[in-house]
Amino acid sequence: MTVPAKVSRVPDRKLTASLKTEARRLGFDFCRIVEVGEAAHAAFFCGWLGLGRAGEMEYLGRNLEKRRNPGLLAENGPAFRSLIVLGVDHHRFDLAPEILNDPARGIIARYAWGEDYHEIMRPLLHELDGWLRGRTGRSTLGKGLVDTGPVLERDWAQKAGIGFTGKNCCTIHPQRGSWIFLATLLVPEALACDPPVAAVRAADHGVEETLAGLPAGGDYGAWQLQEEERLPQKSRQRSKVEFEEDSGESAQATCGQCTRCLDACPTDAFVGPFHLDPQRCISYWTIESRQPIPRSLRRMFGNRIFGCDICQEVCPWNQRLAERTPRLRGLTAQEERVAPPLLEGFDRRLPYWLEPGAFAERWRRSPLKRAKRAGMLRNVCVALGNWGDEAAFAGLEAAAADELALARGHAAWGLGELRRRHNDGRAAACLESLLADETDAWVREEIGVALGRGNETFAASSRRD
Ligand code: B12
Ligand code: SF4
Ligand code: SF4
Repeated sequence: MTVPAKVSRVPDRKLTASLKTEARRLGFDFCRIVEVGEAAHAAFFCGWLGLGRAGEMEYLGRNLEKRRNPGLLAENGPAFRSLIVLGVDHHRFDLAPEILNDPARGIIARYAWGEDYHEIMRPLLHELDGWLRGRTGRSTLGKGLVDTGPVLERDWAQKAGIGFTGKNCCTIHPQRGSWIFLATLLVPEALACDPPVAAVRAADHGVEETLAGLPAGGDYGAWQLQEEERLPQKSRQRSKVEFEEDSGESAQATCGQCTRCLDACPTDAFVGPFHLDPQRCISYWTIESRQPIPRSLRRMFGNRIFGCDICQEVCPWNQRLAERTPRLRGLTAQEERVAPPLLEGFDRRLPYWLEPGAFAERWRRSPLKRAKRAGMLRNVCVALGNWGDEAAFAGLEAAAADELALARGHAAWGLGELRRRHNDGRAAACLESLLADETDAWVREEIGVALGRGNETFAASSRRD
């Protein structure tokens, strides 16, 4: 006999409180609830897509109506009434400058220092839904999504009060910073919603203005702190960001006049506050793209080989926070996944940049698997070229012999950087011998450019630059 679902329309406060306790027990650090409806910046998102910003991330353009309104994700079951927004703190510690700025190392973004958060959070969402079903007798499933589903997670996180949207686009919690993963769980139960957060000044600016890139000095976006979450006086004093008091009842956390993230981005990826162009972003190229990295950007990547944290590292809301380790053990930083020496993966003992089996072994359960060996070897060749030391030759020479054209082309670029910086005869000879055997038009073009002959000598490819 199937148990009938007790889906009431009246928000159940007791159930909501127990749900939050359960979410906390499972390992979520934030759990807040909003009513399902139209996402606040759906129109901005559509305009952004219309400008072609998604690039190779075609999945962002799919299920547009559902992304605008996640209520449409309920297919056969009862309508979804509540959207549970969950957040998990990840690592928070800064790398010593001698590691961060060591060009012989490849820097990996913080979110990837542990195991893949999708794999860790997804089962927890199912567990939370299972717990709720156990309490209400519901027989249909809720919908738990991390990252890949058609949900504008940052929009909902702001509405639910998990944080405010910074000019760097990130969800920032005034006390916990922006080192947070987000996830959502859609359920038919009417849960007690957390008070919506007013993006006070955001409403003053139209979609068109944001898409056009608002002037950097403006005071855009604010976050209404809930009374119980007000920052203690001490933290307020420590924060360099403006902290306004609103008639003593509530306070607003906001970017104020700060523009540090916009100024610090090495590739100038921000069109304006809140508007990022992924096709200039290191994170996009090193994680999402399967294509060659534009030559015009490569030198700006420095030693970042997977993702990029610069626009968060410089944010005052992320500074002087206490160091923390994640509560979910899988997310704990693994030392060898933070800033590996660039040449390590070419070592015969475990040549993980060169051999698929070694790559799978070294990066088991790591988010790096998303870029695959091909993308990572591409990224590493760029970092080796930016290192520019003669010691980088060994790695670049090995990558130049790889079966993947993507690797050979970027290895050629790296060798070109050595040739240019040191007038390196070894690099030039290597490039000449590669050219003799190379048949791929794009790789030939890269070799030509690396040899300083310009791409006009070679069959020009339509690929990047
Ligand atoms: C596509 C994507 C990317 C793309 C594009 C990012 C971008 N800013 O557009 C790339 C590959 C570049 C990327 C990079 C990163 N990402 Co990402 N990404 C996503 C994904 C899958 C979709 C985001 C999206 O829809 N982008 C399109 C644009 C239009 O959306 P948006 O920047 O999120 O903008 C929203 C708000 O800014 C708001 N908004 C727009 N205008 C205005 C104006 C005002 C005044 C206000 C207040 C708000 C506002 O509306 C937009 C729509 O909701 C989400 C997961 C998800 N399903 O949401 C993760 C997600 C956003 N990424 C995440 C992370 C961790 C990162 C990186 C930090 C990873 C890294 N270290 O390399 C960087 C950060 C780069 C950055 N500064 O944004 C986290 C963010 C956590 C957080 N605290 O914010 C998410 C939520 C994944 C997760 N489940 O935790 N990402
Ligand atoms: S992640 Fe890096 S490249 Fe991308 S916008 Fe931020 S600072 Fe710029
Ligand atoms: S660096 Fe400044 S402008 Fe950028 S998100 Fe942080 S507070 Fe806002």
